[in-house]
Amino acid sequence: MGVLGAGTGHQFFVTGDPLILASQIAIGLTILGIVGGLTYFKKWRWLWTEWLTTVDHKRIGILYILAGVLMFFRGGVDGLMMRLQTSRPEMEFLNSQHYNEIFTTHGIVMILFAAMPLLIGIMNVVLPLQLGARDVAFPWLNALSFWLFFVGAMLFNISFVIGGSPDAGWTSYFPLAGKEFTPGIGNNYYAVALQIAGIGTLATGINFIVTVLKMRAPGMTLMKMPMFAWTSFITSIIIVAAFPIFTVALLLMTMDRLFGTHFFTVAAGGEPMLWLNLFWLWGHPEVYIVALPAFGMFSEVISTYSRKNLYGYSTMVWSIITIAFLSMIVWVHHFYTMGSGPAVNSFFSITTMLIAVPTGVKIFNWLFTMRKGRIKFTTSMLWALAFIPCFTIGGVTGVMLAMAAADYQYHNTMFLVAHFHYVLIPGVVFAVFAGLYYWWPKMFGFTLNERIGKWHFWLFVIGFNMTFMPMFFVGLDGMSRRMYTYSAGLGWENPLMFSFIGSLVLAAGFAAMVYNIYWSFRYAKRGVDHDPWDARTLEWATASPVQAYNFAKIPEVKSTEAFWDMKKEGTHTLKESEIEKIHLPSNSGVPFLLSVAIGIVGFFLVFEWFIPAAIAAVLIIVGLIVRSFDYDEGFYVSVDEITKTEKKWRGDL
Ligand code: HEM
Ligand SMILES: [Cu+2]
Repeated sequence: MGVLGAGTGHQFFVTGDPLILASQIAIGLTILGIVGGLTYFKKWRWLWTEWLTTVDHKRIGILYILAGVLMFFRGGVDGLMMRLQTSRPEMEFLNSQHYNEIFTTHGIVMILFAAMPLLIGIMNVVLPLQLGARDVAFPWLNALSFWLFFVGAMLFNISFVIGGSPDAGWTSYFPLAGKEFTPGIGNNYYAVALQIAGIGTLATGINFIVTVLKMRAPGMTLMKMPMFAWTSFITSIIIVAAFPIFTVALLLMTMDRLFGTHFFTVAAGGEPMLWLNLFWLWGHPEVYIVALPAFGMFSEVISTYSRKNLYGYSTMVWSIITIAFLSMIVWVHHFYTMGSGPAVNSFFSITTMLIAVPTGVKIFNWLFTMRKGRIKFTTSMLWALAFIPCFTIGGVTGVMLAMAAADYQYHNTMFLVAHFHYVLIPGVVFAVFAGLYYWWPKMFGFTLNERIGKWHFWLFVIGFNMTFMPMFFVGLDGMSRRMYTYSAGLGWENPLMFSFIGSLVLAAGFAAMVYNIYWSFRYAKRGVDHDPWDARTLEWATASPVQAYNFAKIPEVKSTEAFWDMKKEGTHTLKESEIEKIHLPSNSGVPFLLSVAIGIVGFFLVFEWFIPAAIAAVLIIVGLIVRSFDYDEGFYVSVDEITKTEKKWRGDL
């Protein structure tokens, strides 16, 4: 596949590579399968009314999770291909160009299109329930956020078959990412697709902040919110602080690439370091955007399965706030080698190391929560237990990297790659797994299989350590990051082969999870109890799966463990006379259609076809006009219907 400059007529369909051909066929068959299946089972209407137009936070959450699992698969295949390519010296599986594309898409897909939607998906399902609310503050906007994210992700994902993948790394540093050195359209995909998805995320951040501030049940002061609600809240604040920086950076990148400005290219007085600063001003907080909700999930899981309340609630809250603040002032640790001098480097070195303090506080709080608890070793709890040592390895190596002088040695080596996987995988992926096993009954009304879950757990955790532990050593031994091949005799063959085998074990763990989801959908016992884990927070006061209106009567809150108290006091009941009609928003197709229109404009912009882009932009304006004339005020669920629904899961009222 030649990388030809725009204007010299790059390929529209990427051809010539057997791997890409195979995935084109696979994509074609999958689409045929889906379309055929929907038609055969007459499910088009169901798809439209139940899912594509939904504004229900629980369904939007499930859509996010589904998209996240799919993207995790895509990013995982990229990861496996990289490991295969480096499993032997002088390997000829991927060429250098293809390797560049794969590490670029792997990084983006994993962080923005897998980790983010998985976490935001769980937040969507759980946050309003934990707050005792009927929905998020702006349900319609929530649907728009999802579809913008989804369209952005899809636009990014078609790059490898249509026009070519971005290949300048997920950080896309200038001058490399500029037109001069990366002339194809691959990097336009980066600029445009991330912009669309990013705006969706920003809207989610605003939505969740307002939800927390305005929608809490009576009696729930901020300091009585469950820990996951706290971490979701602080995460949303970081999103609102950091994402606009990325929006601006991507806009400037788009101008540089599409319209020939020179913000980041030296040619006309631009400044490549400006890109690095903007990128990491967003990029470092982004790491905490994905880590903090995970901390919240572990807090819920550990406290439920230790049968104790969370140790040190208020220090937990303050440590999250401190981490959020510090996360904004450490970004220069990503380019100590830029040459800004010892004073600047020392400042960022110290702020970076300081983050270890509140993080350590949290680790000890989790340990103290477990101390003397009657621990139940469910699959969720196992993820939480494995998280602690694995994440600590990530944290300790992070402090090593934080020392500016030492970083001159480690910078851009496999040591760094090992470090951040030891942070991201335990700190995000383990947490998502823990959260899915924990909250699955709330979403679907049945539990995942515990026995398959244990296979999932052990394969994944062992595979993870096998894959990434060797990278610390080859990294210290001088293997740099993003190397597509190496000569024999450097001593890297064995560790890298081991790492490849580990990645296969890891993949088997992922397969076990997919099998578990399939198995449970087919065979798991339906109608599980609304509180199968004997849990402590409000989401467990509702039916499993949760009714459309969440709570028949908004609960009254007295402590951080509102539902636990209700169970102790026996006040978790509902009198028929207390039921009133409930107002809900109507479904709307506009968020979906508007996002598709934005996706079409984005596609034309990627190809630099400005006239079609301008014409398609009319669709966006039409969408906005339709929205502004939408006077639908929603509908009411009648007392009768609520009574019937509540009787069904509570028994008699
Ligand atoms: C299936 C498991 C995974 C495997 C086998 C894997 C493997 C790799 C490899 C081999 C590299 C870079 C190699 C190089 O730079 O030459 C890499 C980079 C990266 N990975 Fe993963 N990874 C996995 C999961 C994840 C997850 C879950 C995340 C994030 C949540 C993640 C985030 C990243 C990022 C951000 C990069 C940097 C990409 C770049 O250099 O631009 N990875 N991964
Ligand atoms: Cu950082």
